[in-house]
Amino acid sequence: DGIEPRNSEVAQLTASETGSVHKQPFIIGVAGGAASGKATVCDMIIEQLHDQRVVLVNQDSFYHNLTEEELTRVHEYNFDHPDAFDTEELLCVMEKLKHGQAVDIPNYDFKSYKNNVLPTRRVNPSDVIIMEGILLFHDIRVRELMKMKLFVDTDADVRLARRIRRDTVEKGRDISTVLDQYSKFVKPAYDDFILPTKKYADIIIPRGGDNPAAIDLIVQHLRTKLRQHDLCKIYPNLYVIQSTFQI
Ligand code: UZR
Ligand code: MG
Repeated sequence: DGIEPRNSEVAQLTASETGSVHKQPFIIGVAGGAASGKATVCDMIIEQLHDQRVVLVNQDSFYHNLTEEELTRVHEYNFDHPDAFDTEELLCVMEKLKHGQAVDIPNYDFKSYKNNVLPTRRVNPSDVIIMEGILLFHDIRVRELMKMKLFVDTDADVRLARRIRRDTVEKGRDISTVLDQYSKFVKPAYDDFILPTKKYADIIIPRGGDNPAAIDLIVQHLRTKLRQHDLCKIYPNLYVIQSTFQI
């Protein structure tokens, strides 16, 4: 009595709760610095979960549209700040997906800095929803949606090197702009807003996509969780043990 097992939490699901637990998708969040390998981790998980219906929701799709004034001084705009995202809209979309409704997700265009570029992406309700983005663990309401939180932990020099390659090759930016933006916004925002959210992660993945062993373990764990999800339907009074661990 009153003694709680360390690092673990025992939850009993009542019959009424299990009904909704089963119908709702299993939501996973993947956060980490820019160019840390979040998208690669998501791709690897999705590939291994090929027998499940999985959809990916990017926080990038929920960038605010820039005003005309912000557009004229776009180099002074902080895309790495929590306020750059329309979190209310993200919550609204997730609420619909959770309750089995299909949604249209805005398409963000990195060139025009607008998120009303057509066509939007139609996302159907699924068994598993993976959310991905630099600041996904910042807002408590978004965190609370997730049954499992992963933080991709990649060294700053590797992130910067990847970022330079991606922004120059894929986005056609010049290297001095990329470096200016990195020291002015990307690095400070990582230290002030992204890194502090690492503590909310259930699992921290070193090196991101360059860590197949971690991905295998995560997928195994996910399969166990998804089976429990299904078992609840058959055994409504099943006890579910949740534990937090780090690889
Ligand atoms: P990931 N970003 C842009 O470069 N341009 C935009 O219009 C919107 C976002 C960058 C953003 C962040 N920051 O560092 C990165 N800046 O995209 C996140 N500056 O992308 O999570 O895929 O690494
Ligand atoms: Mg990305």
